[in-house]
Amino acid sequence: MRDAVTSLIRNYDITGRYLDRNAIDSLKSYFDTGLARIQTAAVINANAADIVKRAGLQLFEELPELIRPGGNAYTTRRYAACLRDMDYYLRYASYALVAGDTDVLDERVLEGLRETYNSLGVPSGPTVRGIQIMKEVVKELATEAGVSNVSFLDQPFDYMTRELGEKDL
Ligand SMILES: CCC1=C(C)/C(=C/C2=NC(=C\c3[nH]c(/C=C4\NC(=O)[C@H](C)[C@H]4CC)c(C)c3CCC(=O)O)/C(CCC(=O)O)=C2C)NC1=O
Repeated sequence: MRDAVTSLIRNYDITGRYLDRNAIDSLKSYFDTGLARIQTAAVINANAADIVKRAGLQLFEELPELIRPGGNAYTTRRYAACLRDMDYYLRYASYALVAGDTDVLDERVLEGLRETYNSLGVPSGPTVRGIQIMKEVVKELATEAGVSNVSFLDQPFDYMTRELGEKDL
């Protein structure tokens, strides 16, 4: 599992280079956002259940067919599985935010997910939408908590939706 620093060192070590201007710039931008990343992880930790609940309610309001007979989140068991999945995405997004790297998402979340979702008929479009709603909620809460520039927040959420969306689930 890699973070922004270990990924960078790994790349430079492969070619035996010292850390050049590009490396320093990228390290600087990671450390410049460090405190904001940690603050956001704290915000997510303090509000996780609420974030998942809000995002779930909004998702099912936008796409009510999901929870009607025939929908993939229909029945209490599948409804709960869907919210549990959202909770996974949120928790791992918080790890990736602190790491400043998406490697943890590849390793722990996305690996094999396509096959699983395929075999269970879990629709990717609505899952992507659920992740995007959580991103918006987290941005809102982080802003309220005093994080001034929340643009670094896009990376893990967008990465997961890209991976889920691009592949033909
Ligand atoms: C930490 C990494 C990790 C992930 C990501 C993960 C996902 C995951 N989601 C699953 C099921 C599921 N996932 C959903 C999700 C949804 N259905 C919808 O209509 C919505 C669009 C969406 C919620 C946003 C549902 C409903 C199931 C149960 C499907 C079934 O059993 O028929 C399953 C099958 C096994 C199970 O039910 O527990 C896995 C492995 N498991 C993991 O360990």
